Amino acid sequence: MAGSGEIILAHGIWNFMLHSKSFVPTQIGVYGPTLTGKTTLDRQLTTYGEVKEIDLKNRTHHKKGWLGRYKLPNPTKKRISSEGLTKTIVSRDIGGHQEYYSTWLRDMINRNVSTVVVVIDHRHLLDPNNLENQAALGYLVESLANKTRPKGLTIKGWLRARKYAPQRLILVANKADEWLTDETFPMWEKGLIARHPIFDVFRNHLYKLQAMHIPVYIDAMSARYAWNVQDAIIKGMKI
Ligand SMILES: Nc1nc2c(ncn2[C@@H]2O[C@H](COP(=O)(O)OP(=O)(O)OP(=O)(O)O)[C@@H](O)[C@H]2O)c(=O)[nH]1
Ligand SMILES: [Mg+2]
Repeated sequence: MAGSGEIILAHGIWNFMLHSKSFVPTQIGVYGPTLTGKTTLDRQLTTYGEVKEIDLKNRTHHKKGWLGRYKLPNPTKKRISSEGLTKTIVSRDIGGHQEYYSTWLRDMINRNVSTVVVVIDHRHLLDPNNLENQAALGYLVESLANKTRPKGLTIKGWLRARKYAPQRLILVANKADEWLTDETFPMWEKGLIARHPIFDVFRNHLYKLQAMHIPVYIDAMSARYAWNVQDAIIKGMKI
């Protein structure tokens, strides 16, 4: 007959098997042009709740190391959950100025990122001449299509670069508190947010990702006010 100790042990193993998947960290890369809310999102995922407004002067910048390459902050682990599913993700907060675009690639390939999250906002709706959002996604898509090898790869990353592709891409339009209106909110509720005009300028790049067999998940969020943040990422990770 099994003693109570064995039962407790078996229970522990069973529990571990049930939940172990949620502890295997998923490497996530968060990129997007400056001021879209990447640092806000990083803080939202580490602290939850409303994030204090970040001063516009307080952009994310990186210092150069002795080789002349930008030094990146260490990746950090975050636990996120939605609809009963919990996952551990690993990401780091990189700046969105154009000078950092190639460090996005370096980060993505070196960490073998499986989920790329591209954070954009509504600036192209406010000013049709502002192409920053399109340029940022375009850079990533073109680089993936051309198998670009950025500078500063580790040996493993360098070997990986030619065959690297993320398993999925999440395109998230942040600051929904500003652009999602009472008229368009039902689109989101019905799961049709991908048809919102805010995503129109990205369609060609999205088709290109399709052609590369990289699935894309599209959603809206408000990183500052904690609306649809963890849900969007977890739903995106399911595709
Ligand atoms: N209204 C609104 N503002 C937001 C939201 N998320 C971020 N912001 C604001 O947008 C501005 C830029 O946010 P950051 O998180 O610093 O942007 P970033 O993408 O890290 O910018 P870089 O570090 O330059 O790449 C800040 O003033 C934030 O408070 C949001 O969901 N809604
Ligand atoms: Mg930042």
